[in-house]
Amino acid sequence: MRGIPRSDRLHIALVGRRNVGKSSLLNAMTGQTAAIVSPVAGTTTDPVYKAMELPPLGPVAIVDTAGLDDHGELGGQRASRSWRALRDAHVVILVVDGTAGAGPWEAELCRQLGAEGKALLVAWNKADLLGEGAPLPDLPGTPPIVKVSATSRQGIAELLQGVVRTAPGDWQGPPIVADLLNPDDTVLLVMPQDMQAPRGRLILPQVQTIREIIDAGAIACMVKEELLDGALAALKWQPGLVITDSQVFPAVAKVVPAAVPLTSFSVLFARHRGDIAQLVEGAAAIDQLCPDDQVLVAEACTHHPIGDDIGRVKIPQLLAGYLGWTPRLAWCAGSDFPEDLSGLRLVIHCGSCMLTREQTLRRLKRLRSAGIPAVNYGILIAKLTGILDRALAPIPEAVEAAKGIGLRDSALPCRMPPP
Ligand SMILES: Nc1nc2c(ncn2[C@@H]2O[C@H](COP(=O)(O)OP(=O)(O)O)[C@@H](O)[C@H]2O)c(=O)[nH]1
Ligand code: SF4
Ligand SMILES: [Mg+2]
Repeated sequence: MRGIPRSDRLHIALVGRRNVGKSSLLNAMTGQTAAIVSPVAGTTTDPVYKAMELPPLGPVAIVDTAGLDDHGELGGQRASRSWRALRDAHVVILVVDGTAGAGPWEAELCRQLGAEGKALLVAWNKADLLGEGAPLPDLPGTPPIVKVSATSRQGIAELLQGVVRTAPGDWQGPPIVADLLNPDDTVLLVMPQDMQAPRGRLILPQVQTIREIIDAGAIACMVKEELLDGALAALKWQPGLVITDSQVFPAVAKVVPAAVPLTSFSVLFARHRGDIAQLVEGAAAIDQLCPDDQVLVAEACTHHPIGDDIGRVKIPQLLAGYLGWTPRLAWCAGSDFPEDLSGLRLVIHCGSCMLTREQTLRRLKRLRSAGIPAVNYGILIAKLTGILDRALAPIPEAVEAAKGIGLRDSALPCRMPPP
């Protein structure tokens, strides 16, 4: 249970004004004292994440936030982090102090979240201080309202049941690979263990993909790229699918017979964690790039770049080789994805394995509404190395998207002269 990454958990955010009992409810829901409770307003600063198992949903993360009504310089920063946690959540619990009641502020929040289609329920807290028949309000969108007391634990089980009923059924998105396999298929995974690979373990997308292959009843074989020839020769049958790390995509494509389907972890994650149609469309934007265009390379987690780092070294080299000139690149990492997107002509995003699908889709939606194309590492590398058709072929949604915009590998490089 503890090994399940946060990005694979349903996120439930406790939000509301200060002092309504959000931190107390986190503790009551998880049965632990994870969050500091205090009558002093503004005690909770950064969002606090607590993991638990919530049957039948499975692993969830409950997120305690600072008051959305916090103000002042620091308070404003606390509130903006709370807004971000709220936007990233799959289910929002609006906590209201039942003794103070709900006013226009709570009504407006319910209206806004309803308009965004967010799964919402209201925890009418401090019920231990209310009379038995105390009335509940009518709120816009009529979200379910559960009377609870974080102190006496009254209503906590009902609140958790409410979360189960309210949670969107599709929060996990499409599988990584399971639906692309037949039982008994052999899947060959090409996984370079170079200096960027973490010592003594596999990276998250690899682990998650292997798990799905095994669960699907298929056979997972793993090999480093230099032993790929030997692995293909040793297999009694041709693999049903080869999945490679994007960084060695072109070399792997040369070795794997044309009749064997081939894709990359990052292309599979474009569908699982993002909007594959949008990311495939983004690949077409490479051919429209001009030398003055600003391109952002966004990685969803922070790491110290070493050697031929994919975002800092390999992708810039590939872009320069394809375009014939070096584009203007900027980088961002972790949660520093810019609020202000103006001036960007293209965003190149990593595989997003550390983000929830909700978080990735929110970034992509913002880019789409700003008219900025987005592509991910795997799709970009396939495009720049002339193997995009092959990389997309195993994924029907990707093939559809590529057809829709007439995207081909062989699109000619931009003819703009270098600056
Ligand atoms: N009587 C009563 N007090 C509560 C309840 N929930 C929270 N409190 C109290 O309300 C104050 C604020 O609680 P806290 O959880 O820190 O609120 P937050 O600012 O929303 O996180 C604390 O003094 C808590 O003890 C409850 O259900 N009943
Ligand atoms: S940079 Fe992106 S793809 Fe790479 S490990 Fe971090 S979140 Fe995953
Ligand atoms: Mg708090």
